[in-house]
Amino acid sequence: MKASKLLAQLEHMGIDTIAGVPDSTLKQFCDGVQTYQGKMSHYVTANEGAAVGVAIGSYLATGRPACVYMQNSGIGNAVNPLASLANGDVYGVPVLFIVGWRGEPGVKDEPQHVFQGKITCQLFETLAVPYRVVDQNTTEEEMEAVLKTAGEILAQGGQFALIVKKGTFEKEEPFVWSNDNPMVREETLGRILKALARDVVIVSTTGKISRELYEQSDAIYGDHENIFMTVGGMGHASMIALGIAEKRPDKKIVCVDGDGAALMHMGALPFIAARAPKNFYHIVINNMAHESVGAMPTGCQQASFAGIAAAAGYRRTDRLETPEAVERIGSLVMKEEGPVLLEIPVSLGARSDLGRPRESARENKQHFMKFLS
Ligand SMILES: Cc1ncc(C[n+]2csc(CCOP(=O)(O)OP(=O)(O)O)c2C)c(N)n1
Repeated sequence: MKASKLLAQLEHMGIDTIAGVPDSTLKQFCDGVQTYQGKMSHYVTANEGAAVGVAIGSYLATGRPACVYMQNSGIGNAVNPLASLANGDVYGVPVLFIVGWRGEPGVKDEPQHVFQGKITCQLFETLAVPYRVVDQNTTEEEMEAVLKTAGEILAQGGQFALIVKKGTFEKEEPFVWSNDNPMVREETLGRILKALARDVVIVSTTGKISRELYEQSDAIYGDHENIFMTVGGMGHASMIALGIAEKRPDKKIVCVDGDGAALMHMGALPFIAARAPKNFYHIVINNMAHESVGAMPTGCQQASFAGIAAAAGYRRTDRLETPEAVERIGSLVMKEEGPVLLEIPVSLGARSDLGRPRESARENKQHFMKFLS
């Protein structure tokens, strides 16, 4: 199935707005949305609940349903506006969901996707959202029939979900996008590790930032037990780091965040600033994109994280644009009191042979807790 074909069918159903957060299962679909020549307006939102918000607002203004796409791990973010606003017991706002199915039972996937994958269909049942699972064998005729059913439900103010298996969408014209930042993310993460003392506690964000830190730490120091990888729960690394920082004032805590993740739950910034932990250092690796899942731009490329953190009340903020500036992080973390936020612009891209954690998530948790104790 080609994304462009599906998008044309959606337009035919009267859907002219699509909003969501990118996903690796939906990579071809996301490329197709970006390069689509039709009339559809497209929003990459900060989180999946925000995408439901755009869909509701767009419907209120036009009377036409909108489409929301996401990875299944984003269902949690979407549940609140879906159950408390869009559902038929409240306003009855039509929304068509397109959901990438990571962790499909029987298909090997990372630990953070296993349980979420198992409950994906059940969640839509609980939410009273009828759904169909589609895959690469779904024919055009079958898809048309599914969309006809979906259209009837949307016309009644209901919601419908297409749950999309890996490999469903065919390759599209790839969406090519880049930024002008010269520093490479993995090299920069290695530089940060070298600059920090070995007893510093690191909490890293979802996606390749954690995988690269893990590999760099192994390469440089031969272990990675001081790193807690926020493998799921995108956007929550900084609050996890805050939780540790408050309980362990004797330790320096460094949160290595991504721009997409920091945007996803940005309320964390003023909250951290208000708590003002002296041992808290926040590093935002900013490539202006969701690089880990196909490099779709965040839609907030203008945002200055150093500026936002300063306005939120962080004690010190800075933007580090050179390797030399990154190398100075060590002395800064050792000498200055937090909360500090350092924004580091990096380019897009990653090694194609980047590994994944070799231990189970539970093992990594145990090693990290032993390190902390
Ligand atoms: C709630 C939720 N939505 C979407 C995803 C899929 N996802 C994993 S990593 C990632 C991109 C992270 O972007 P960023 O924080 O900017 O880091 P980058 O990959 O660019 O280094 C996304 C969207 C997810 N894991 N969880």
